[in-house]
Amino acid sequence: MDKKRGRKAKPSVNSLFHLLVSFSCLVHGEVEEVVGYGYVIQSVGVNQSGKLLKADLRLIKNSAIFGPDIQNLNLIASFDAGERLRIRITDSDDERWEVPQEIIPRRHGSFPQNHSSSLERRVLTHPSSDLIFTLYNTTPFGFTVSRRSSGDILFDTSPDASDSGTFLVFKDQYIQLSSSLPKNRSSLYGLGEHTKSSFKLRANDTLTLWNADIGSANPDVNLYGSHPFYLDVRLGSEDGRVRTGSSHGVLLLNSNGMDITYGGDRITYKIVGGIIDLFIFEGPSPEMLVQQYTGLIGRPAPMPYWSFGFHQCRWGYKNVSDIEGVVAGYAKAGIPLEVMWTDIDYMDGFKDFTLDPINFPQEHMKKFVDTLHQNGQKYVLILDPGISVNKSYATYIRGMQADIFMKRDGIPYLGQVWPGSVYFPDFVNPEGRAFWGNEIKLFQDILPFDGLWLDMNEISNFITSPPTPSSTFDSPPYLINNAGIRRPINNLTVPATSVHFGNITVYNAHNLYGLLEAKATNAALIDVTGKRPFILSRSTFVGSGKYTAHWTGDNAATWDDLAYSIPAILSFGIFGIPMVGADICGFSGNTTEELCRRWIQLGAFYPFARDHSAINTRRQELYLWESVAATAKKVLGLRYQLLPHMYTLMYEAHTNGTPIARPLFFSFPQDINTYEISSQFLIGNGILVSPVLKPGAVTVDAYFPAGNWFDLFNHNNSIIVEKGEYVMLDAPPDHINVHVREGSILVLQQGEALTTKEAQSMPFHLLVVASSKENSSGQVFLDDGEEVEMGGESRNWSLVKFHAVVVGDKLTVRSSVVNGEFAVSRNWIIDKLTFIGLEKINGIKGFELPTNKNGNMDVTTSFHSNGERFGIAEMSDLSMLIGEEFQLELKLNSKQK
Ligand code: MIG
Repeated sequence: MDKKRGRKAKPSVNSLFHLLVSFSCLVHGEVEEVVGYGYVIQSVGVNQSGKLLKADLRLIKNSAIFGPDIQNLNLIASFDAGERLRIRITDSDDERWEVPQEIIPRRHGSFPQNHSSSLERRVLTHPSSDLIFTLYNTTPFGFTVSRRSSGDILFDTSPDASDSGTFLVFKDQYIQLSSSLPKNRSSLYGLGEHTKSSFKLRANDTLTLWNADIGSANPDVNLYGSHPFYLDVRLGSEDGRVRTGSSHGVLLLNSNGMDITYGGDRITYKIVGGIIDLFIFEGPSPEMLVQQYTGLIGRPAPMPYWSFGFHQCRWGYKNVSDIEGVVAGYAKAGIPLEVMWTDIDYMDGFKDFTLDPINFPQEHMKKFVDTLHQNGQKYVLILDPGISVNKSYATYIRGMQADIFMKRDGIPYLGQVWPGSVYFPDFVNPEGRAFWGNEIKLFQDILPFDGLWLDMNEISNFITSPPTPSSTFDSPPYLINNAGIRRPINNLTVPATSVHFGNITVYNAHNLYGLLEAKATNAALIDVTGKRPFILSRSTFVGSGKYTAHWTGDNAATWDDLAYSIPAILSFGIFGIPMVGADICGFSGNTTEELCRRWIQLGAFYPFARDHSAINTRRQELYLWESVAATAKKVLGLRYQLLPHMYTLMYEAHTNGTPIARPLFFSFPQDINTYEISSQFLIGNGILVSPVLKPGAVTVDAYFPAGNWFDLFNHNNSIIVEKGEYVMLDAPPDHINVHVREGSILVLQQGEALTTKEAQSMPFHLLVVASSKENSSGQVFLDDGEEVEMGGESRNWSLVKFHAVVVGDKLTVRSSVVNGEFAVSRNWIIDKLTFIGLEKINGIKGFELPTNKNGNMDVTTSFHSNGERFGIAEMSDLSMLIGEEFQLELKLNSKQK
């Protein structure tokens, strides 16, 4: 228990006897005896295993607004897995909507024994968990989640004086739950999707979750996806028991619309339905936390290797010649282009699975895509969910025959989107998924596209249908702050009274549509192509990362939106959707040369890097300005060298959930300055990206956590900071600062390449950033880049780990290999080793190559010194098979002290 905070606000009525007296007062209408609202405990039990606790709760008194209260609730606290605690509160008498098990599988524990209600408090623990759940038999009842190790209280529903028991309100269409937070020790991140100027959530904010087609250029309002998950990083406590950087996560698994008010010292959920299904993840490191979170919601889908190349898109490409010209423009400028996209322009009358016969005719498009493929490039196209209501449209006819459209009042719900009148496929219906899969297959036979882009799946609707009179779904009693103006939830979407298969209402499942579409599309693509799918979805929910990548939607070509892309991308990383990017150079409005130049400098380091713009805006392909083209070649050149590393981070994301782009505090949780940073990020754990985000700027004030950092564009430039500090860096117009930290080993691809395929044909280059304080390490994951599984049973992959140690004047590098056969079969080699960060060294005395193979290696070495401090050594022409383990020694020449 946190002694300093105290629990004096909690009413002291503890005994069963007292509770009964209160109840009889209620029954006789003498409500003034009761301090407030909330619930009291009727009985509690713990099951035989001791890992599940159940309490029956009874309402104290009805409150006047948002409908009648639910009288009897049932609370179950359980340890689902050692590291996560689940607290589920729902109606004891009637079943309520909750996120389906097929979306997020979660266990229900067995029924508890030993009912009693005489105890003042009941505690639930788990031998392998640091979390403690404590139930307080007070009036009203309350609970806390705390840490066994430090006593830190993570979630605390003890009512404070101001709310007289309203920490828990439970009505049919209004649920309210609050927790106190230690104001000066807690930093929250997450609770999206919103555009925010700051990655760390600011106090006195209302965060609304209701998927909507609202452009991401609008800060602070609900956007396309819903992720009721936050990460809380704590500062150490005064008594020293809580360690600074200790982190936990909280998921409120609920798909209904909600407002979350964050007051700094308190967080309150106001939800219009469903149940309370709260999961607390213990961390304590941010990395472990995301691992635990994705352990519940599903690990991120692996993305194909090619999807880490550079993508070009635009809404408003006129015809095939236009896009052919763009592909040629990139080739001519020598800027890497991996994927060419088409927006709704390619369709015939905006109908999915059709081609505009005039501007994008089938034969010419087929030739276009075949040519892309011959050149090692890819093609992705857009699909909108709305199917045009048109009796001569085969897709529509098949959909009607299969009866798979969402309905309202017994007939398909008629919306309006790009094609005019549309019906929306129901992805809850197995027949709906089969229909969608079949359409994808038929279209793949016409045009061999490589990935699918799912837009408008919030669902976006150009009309608002009138509410069904007297329906509480269409007009719920509590209005969430939709669009920042408490706009009715039905506005510009499919109305809440519409239904899916099985009579699931849109009121409950609205936020799940994008996830369901992505899931169905993912399954269809695997089925049709047999390859690892690439899907980009605008709308997402908890668990979408299992199926899809995400882009941040309709930003604007402004400097603000350039900056806001960083908090957005970092948030999606912690939501378990690591493959994420923002429209490079800006979507709406006209970009400028300078903005586009700075944007590609940053965008080259987004996990997902795509240039995209809106119709009727200025064109913004990277080759259109000389200065943008030059910078693009430079920064994409570095990205393409880093591809093996980025792809390995994808593997780590897929296996552990750790994001590709990470906040600084992931690697430096004890450095509290990192908690505030919204303008820089890490790739993996050791590459720091510090972009220019302001017009006219030629310097950047960048924060460096303690350590030696080396410029990835020029290894001679180093930043040495003993304690974390801000450093003013040069950032001339053609430059972005990207630094790697001591202790890293990066596997790079040597040479310049215009496609990822070409890059993969080049030898590997090991960059070892030596450190006198720690050992260096790194790894690379290798496979064919498009096998459905990543690191799966097939064993058609290799994982190579590298370690380097400096002892005295000897530097030893060695590798250890899992499944080396695959890499050996490909004949992939390491040709070059670069050592940077060699402290107080002025030369190489000699070296010892691996003895077991390649006896005739003709190695070239070189050494140069960076002023006083660091030396750089290079070994080339190594020809070592990356799939075979090696050990190699470098004898160094120390400087005289
Ligand atoms: O109503 O397909 O966010 O990327 O270019 C606009 C046209 C529909 C919104 C997407 C945007 C795309 C655009 N779409």
